[in-house]
Amino acid sequence: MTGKKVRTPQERSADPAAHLLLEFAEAAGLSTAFSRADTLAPCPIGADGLCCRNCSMGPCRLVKEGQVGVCGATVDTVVARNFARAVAAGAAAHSDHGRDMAFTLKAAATGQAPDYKIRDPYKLLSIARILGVPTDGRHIEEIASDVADAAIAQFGQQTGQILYAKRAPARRQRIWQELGYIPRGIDREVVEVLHRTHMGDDQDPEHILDAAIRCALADGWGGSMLATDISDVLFGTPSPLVAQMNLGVLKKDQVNIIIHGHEPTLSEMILAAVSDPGLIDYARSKGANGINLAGICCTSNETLMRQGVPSAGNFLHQELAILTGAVEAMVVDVQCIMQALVPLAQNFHTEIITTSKKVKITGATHIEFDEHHALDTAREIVRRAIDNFPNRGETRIPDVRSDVVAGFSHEYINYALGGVLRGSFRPLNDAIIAGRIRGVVADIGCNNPRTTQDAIHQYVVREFLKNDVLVVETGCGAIASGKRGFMLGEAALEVAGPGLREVCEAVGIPPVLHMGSCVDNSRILTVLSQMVTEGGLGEDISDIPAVGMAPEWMSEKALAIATYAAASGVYVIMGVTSPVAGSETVTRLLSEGWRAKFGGRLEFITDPGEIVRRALAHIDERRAALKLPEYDASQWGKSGDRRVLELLQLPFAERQAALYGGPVAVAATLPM
Ligand code: NFS
Repeated sequence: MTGKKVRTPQERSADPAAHLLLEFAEAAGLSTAFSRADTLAPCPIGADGLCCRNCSMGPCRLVKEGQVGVCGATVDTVVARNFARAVAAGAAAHSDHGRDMAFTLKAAATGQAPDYKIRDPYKLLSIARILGVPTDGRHIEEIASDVADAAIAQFGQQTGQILYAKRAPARRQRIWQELGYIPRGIDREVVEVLHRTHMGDDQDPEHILDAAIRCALADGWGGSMLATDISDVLFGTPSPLVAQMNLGVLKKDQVNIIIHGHEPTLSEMILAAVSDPGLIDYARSKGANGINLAGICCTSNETLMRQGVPSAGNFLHQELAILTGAVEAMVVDVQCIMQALVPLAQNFHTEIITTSKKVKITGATHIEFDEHHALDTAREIVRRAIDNFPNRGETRIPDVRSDVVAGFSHEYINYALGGVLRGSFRPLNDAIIAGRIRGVVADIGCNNPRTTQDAIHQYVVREFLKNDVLVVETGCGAIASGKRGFMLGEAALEVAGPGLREVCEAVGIPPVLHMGSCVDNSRILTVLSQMVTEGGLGEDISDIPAVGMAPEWMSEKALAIATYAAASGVYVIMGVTSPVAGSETVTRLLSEGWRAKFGGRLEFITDPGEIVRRALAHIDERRAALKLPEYDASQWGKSGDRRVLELLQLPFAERQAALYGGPVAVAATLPM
């Protein structure tokens, strides 16, 4: 997309709910990220990573063959530095979220945040073991307090190794150990990338990328993993539940509050506040029939998978929600919040409320959230939203919503596959070994207005399902699939290939598993590690027939995720654009270079068909390396619910022929 051409709503989004609102926005002359992406062409020099603005001798825009910056920095150095800085910013965002969760746990454990409780003591005990916190004979609050301290210490640790690195398979740990990639402390690795990429420091692209890798690993196996674990301890480990997605979850006759951002700390309290009978009565006194809470972005994934709070949509739905005219308050905390929300909301009655100490937006109302009196703040926010209800004007809520089954933590997948006593990944490994499931794809990451919203997510997911590939999803990719109906067993199984369908029907799971928010990509690392431990699929994550992808990515966090996944042994594909396109050397280092070091690699591929082809080729190549049978869909589909239904439709004699190859003597006793 080169800008200038104004796209139709259908070219801008694959979501019918978006079409209606984009038409309205055009007619009303209101700008959105979609329209701004059309009129604001991306800078081609910056897009390829070729603009260095790390000192005031520049910015140096390196556009000619062999050109260097004022200081002499080469294209390869500049591109590697820009990439590493983006990884550090992404890792910092995820990890700071993890740190805040650890401080909330500390406050909850020591009675300073009375509105929070330990909801999953079993998870607390399991992470206490990993963090070396004694548990025998101790009160749960004491353990929680020490777990919080141990977690907080992971951020400031100066030497040694982060403790969660030992959750990786033994062979993976050895690779990191030998190459010196195990992070020492989370903050230290972020700081080191910023230092090394300062003017006049590290000027060897491979060496710069090494620092980015260690920093990213500190995110995936550190900050993000802690964020996930502590959120589960405080708010409950997810297990499947039914909920709804898309803008049709907004209610015309109720006060609508949208929670948008990332940390579950505030949103869980707002959920508690909207259930307060006093506030519901107050809403009635203002003419509303109740209070409706819905999420956007990863806050939505957090509250959807734990509490069933409906999702109003993914990243590019944040402005669309305001365009409905039906949102009394959009409450935001950190990350992925567009500054454009404030001027857009000024055309409606919607109040944008910032709540984080770290995020203020000029023109928004700031009500700072403090976990020590969390519920009081949440009530104040809900009351403001109710007060705003009488100011509502005309509304346009698209009548578009889908049911979803969400909440597949790795603990639940383990349980689903074996029950309470025999929970294990054995059935999943066996299904892959046999070829019923060809492999696994993690489709994650953002929307990007420079491509058609949700279209690539939905295309690749459909193709993988057809090819008997189990799909796990997080972040805005998960919401794209949910909106399309892929997270509902029946709908998705219509698309799924015969082997995958048999397994999903037998186990009772959809073929697309919602595994949470973007910090919950750490759950995927855990699943992959447990699959290795289970046996039969090699000795390392890089042996598993699995691929990760973010086909509509836009955020620096996505680059951090891609980097830690590749360094963990995963083949990662990113769509839309390549931030390292300006350097063949860096492009090769991320691909062949990382493959030689880690068995995983990172590639940027814009063509969706090519993304699918390369992913399937990698899965088949991994199958061949493990000496597993070649994938052959024609072998499957002879069992499972669908086959039973088909057989029951057949006349008796034909059913016998299908089942037994002809009439059998005991036919009369067989069910008709
Ligand atoms: Ni991930 Fe989740 Fe969405 Fe992208 Fe933003 S919400 S943290 S960064 S846009 S997937």
